[in-house]
Amino acid sequence: MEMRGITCFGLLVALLACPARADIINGSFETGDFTGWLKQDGFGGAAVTTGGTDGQYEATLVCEGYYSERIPGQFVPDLVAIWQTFVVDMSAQWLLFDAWVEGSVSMEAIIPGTGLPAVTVDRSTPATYVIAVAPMQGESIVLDFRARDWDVGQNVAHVDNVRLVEIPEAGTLALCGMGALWLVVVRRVR
Ligand SMILES: [Ca+2]
Repeated sequence: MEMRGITCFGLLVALLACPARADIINGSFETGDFTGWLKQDGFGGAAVTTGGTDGQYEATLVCEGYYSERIPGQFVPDLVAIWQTFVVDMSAQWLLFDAWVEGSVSMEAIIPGTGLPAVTVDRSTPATYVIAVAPMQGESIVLDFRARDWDVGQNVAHVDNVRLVEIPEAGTLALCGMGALWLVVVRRVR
């Protein structure tokens, strides 16, 4: 078990530090808008705002569900989504994104039609999530982020730095690892 943990950590460290592929349009939202993405606004809405884990901008999915006046105690959740269709590059092995949530909300990353389980984001601190996309190389897929709340208040899901990566060569692993440690420290200080 110990060895497996170390191996997984090493892989994640390498993935975090190595350069992203360019197949996802505006994956870091650095155009300052949703160029490359489509969105579904609910009562709240999706917006590109300053902040995030990479560059100056991030996507925020703001959910503003409410309690029904007709049925006491009945919460009407909000659903806000953004998605992008793209072709997985032939050498791409993993899809990574950074995300976190504020308030009574969770977000799912879904790739419909592939049988892959949804990845749930429910942590309040930025974390990097990994989806294996190697079986879909050369295929056109949809990456869909869907946020949904379960109580009133400031309910916001954050997404940034959506990218495809491939496994780096063994020789670069050590260097990548050092870069990733620096990254983790910087995030904790913030
Ligand atoms: Ca960004």
